Amino acid sequence: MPARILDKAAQGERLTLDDALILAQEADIHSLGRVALARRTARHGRNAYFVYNQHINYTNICQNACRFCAFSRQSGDRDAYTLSVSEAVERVSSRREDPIREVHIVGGLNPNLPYEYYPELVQGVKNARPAASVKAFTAVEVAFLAERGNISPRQVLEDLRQAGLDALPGGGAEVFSPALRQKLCPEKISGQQWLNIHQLAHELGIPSNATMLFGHVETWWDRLEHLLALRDLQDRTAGFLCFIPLPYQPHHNELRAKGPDGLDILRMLAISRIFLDNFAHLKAYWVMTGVKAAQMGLWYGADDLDGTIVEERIGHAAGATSPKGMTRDQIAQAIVQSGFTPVERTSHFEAVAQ
Ligand code: V47
Ligand code: SF4
Repeated sequence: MPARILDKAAQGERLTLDDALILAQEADIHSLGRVALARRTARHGRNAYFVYNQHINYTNICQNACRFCAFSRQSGDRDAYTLSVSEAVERVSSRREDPIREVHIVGGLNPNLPYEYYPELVQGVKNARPAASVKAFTAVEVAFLAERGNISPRQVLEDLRQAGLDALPGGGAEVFSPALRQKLCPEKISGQQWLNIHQLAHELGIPSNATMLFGHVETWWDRLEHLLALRDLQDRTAGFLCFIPLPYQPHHNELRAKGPDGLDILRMLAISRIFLDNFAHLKAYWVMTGVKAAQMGLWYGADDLDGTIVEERIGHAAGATSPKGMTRDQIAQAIVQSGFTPVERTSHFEAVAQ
């Protein structure tokens, strides 16, 4: 049975959820990898992409309490922090010599911040770094802003775009299953609301990424339903740039699940590449997979390793043992050592002329 489905996938035919479930549960890892590599090679040859980027987590104060999150703090906690707009802008301008192409901005849902903070932050970063794309605020933050500003999510996106927003990051998707969300992140917007905000962004011409948090208490069925919802939306809008399966990091959070092992990470990447046939890019996010598994991931369907990052906080708060950042040379070298050709890209996956 898996052999017939593998043939179908190898020929580029679309898989049903039931097909993918059989592959995920029954196909051996080598056969899965072979087909995922063929699909990846058909799109990208030997290219493996990365971006020269910087992360800014502007606040860790959050009114939600997602059970898997080790990053968020309550206002008044000893290690709670919020960057002023000028402090955040200083983080990007202090690295003026570095040819940064993307600034990735996400944070907690901080009720102490006024609505104006967000467009000012985008505008400040954009002015300091006109050559970089600003990829900022998950759909969860957009929904929070709409609620706080008493305006529609469409208006929030329009205000942010006016300030210089180029793309939305993929966070906050977690797993769409309502039953699982009730266990993992009951305060968070629903999966349907997350999808609606991404659809709205795409309709306004703002591209976005998509994620899924995996390797905790979910099943393959939950994973595939999540992927199916993403594939359906991508059929309608073609606005997603990239899919990023995020391996759950198990430390310092309430969920106390185990986290995926190396084989599960590779299997998840391969199934994503095969099933999400309308997503051009698949990211092995080295921060959460570890650099070695990310290198292997290039052979299992991934074509992107994200970026230099500089200072990652969310995965490291939950025990990620990867470095906090990598230099451009280190990433390029990791790609070459894996047998692929490094291609520096923009947020929009255009190759950067060297
Ligand atoms: O939404 C929180 C996740 C996400 C844990 O769009 C955890 O290019 C693992 O979405 N273990 C934020 N993950 C990060 C994110 C992201 C990162 C890099 C690139 C892009 C992109 C997006 O981090 C959250 C949540 O799903 N997260 N806690 C944890 N313990
Ligand atoms: Fe807040 Fe995001 Fe952490 Fe959830 S995952 S508690 S929304 S910072």
